[in-house]
Amino acid sequence: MKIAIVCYPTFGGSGVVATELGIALAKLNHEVHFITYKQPVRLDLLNPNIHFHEVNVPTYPLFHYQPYELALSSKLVDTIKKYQIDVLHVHYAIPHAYAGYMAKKMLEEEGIYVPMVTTLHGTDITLVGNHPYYKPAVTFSINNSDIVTSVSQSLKDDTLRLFDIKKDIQVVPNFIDVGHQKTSFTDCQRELMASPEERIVTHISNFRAVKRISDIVDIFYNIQKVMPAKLLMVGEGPEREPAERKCKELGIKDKVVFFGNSNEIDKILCFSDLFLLPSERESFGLAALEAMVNKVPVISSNAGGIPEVNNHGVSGYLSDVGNVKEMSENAIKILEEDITLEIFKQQAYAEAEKFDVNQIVPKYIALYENALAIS
Ligand code: GMT
Repeated sequence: MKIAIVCYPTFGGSGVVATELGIALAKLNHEVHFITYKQPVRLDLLNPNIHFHEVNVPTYPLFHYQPYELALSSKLVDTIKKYQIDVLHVHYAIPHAYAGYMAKKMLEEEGIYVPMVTTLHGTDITLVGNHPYYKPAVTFSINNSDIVTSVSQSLKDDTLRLFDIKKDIQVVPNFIDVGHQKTSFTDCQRELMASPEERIVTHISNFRAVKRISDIVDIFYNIQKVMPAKLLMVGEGPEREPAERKCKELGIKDKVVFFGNSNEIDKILCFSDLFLLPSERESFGLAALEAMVNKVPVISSNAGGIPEVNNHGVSGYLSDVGNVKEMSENAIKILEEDITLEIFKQQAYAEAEKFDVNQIVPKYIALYENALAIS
């Protein structure tokens, strides 16, 4: 099949999932065309089945806002025609499903029919898409997609609750390449980050308010009171600076490393002992799954789709949003004894195996085939 993928090319989870899906499809000999404004951060163009088409938005002084949707839908029309694309898969409703629908309609005028699969990722529904300014357009785009998927049952429930949806929504969970993880880092070089007796606690995100970064600092503060420990904070975003200030005020500055954005997530997770994800909202929690496949147990909130990924008492523990006390106690319970930590590490990995790429990607392929059959 020839598949066009539209996504955000940045460090966000939706872009990562879209990129990994494209890579997996290309390995299965499908021809994959990424159409976005920048090369996705995790995309390696070495595979001959992978193509990247950049959307350029020329700046024009008359416009207060440059019309990205217009440029994207025109680029979609051109690319779909030029490469005879079979299926269009857009990740994130705003504005991708909207631009995709316009491209479909323009192509229909020329007698070309391309089915559109829309994958909802979370913030396009729960945080941004639900805003009255966007809601009619998001509802329209979802209802006019040929197939709609959501990354968790929780996100499906939220979408049906928040929008007037006439379409069936299929749950296709996010995935991880377990086989790649097995072969990636064998020598973790843990000594670069911490002394042997220190536990390494990690958080990775885009440091937005929804991630409750301040809770992470509080949980770590409680951990380091009872055992030697280091906190690795990976990512960039508006909450990074306040967190750095808080670490200084609490006197734990020397125990916390802020990395900024990193392309070496697997390396960092390889020497981590515990992952913290106390988010206010999370449709899935891809970062938690990435931790688990690297044998890192997870202390998280029970928000949204996280309970569908982090199995309470098995791959880690879940608590109500903001219950820093319980999260700290559970973190200490996992980290205190080597034997307990080892058990949780193995269990986290075993849970992650349920989300292996080989289990999930065939579900998308079946949906593409279905979309083509009904077209
Ligand atoms: O919240 C983020 O880190 C970014 C955001 C995005 O839109 O890329 O992530 C969303 O999609 C991910 C991939 O499906 C999910 O794993 C995240 O849980 C989801 N974030 C939220 O729902 C807040």
